[in-house]
Amino acid sequence: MSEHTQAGFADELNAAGFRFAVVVSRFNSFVTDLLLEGAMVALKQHGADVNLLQVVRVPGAWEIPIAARAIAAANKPDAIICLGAVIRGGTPHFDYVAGEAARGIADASAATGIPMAFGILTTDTVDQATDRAGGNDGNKGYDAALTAIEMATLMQQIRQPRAHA
Ligand code: INI
Repeated sequence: MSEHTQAGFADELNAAGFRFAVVVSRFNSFVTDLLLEGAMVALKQHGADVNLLQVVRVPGAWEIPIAARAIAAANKPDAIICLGAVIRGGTPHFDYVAGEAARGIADASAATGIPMAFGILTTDTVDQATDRAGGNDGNKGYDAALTAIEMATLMQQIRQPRAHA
């Protein structure tokens, strides 16, 4: 059970009227396709218009920040959902890719003012990744989409406080 469902919080989320983008990496696509499916389920369940959804694929998690930043600048969606799977392979490569993807997304979000949900799995094993992509431990793509809806709503309330008084 995720932090959203624990509080029954997700029931309150309404995605209608918001524009979302998803940046999803092809690396480990047997995992990231499942994350994308989870994100789509969450958006539809909460009333998002999937015709307004922009889905962009990038080679790997390393490339997610530059694409998210470009989408933010060009299209100004209400939130961006970043999906990837970095699986430790016993080399330092993992740490560089995972660390820079995280830092890059945080920087892009702060620089553009557009919420970017971090739906990148960073795991030691393939089993841990599949568990978190619709297996025993939920679906991180679903959770990231809920975060995007919540943050889109919050940012709207902060920017237009009188409309929500
Ligand atoms: N990219 C991932 O998304 N996940 C990984 O596990 C991964 N590993 O392990 O190497 C990975 N590497 C590719 C990287 O994201 C870039 O696409 C590549 O280095 C080219 O810039």
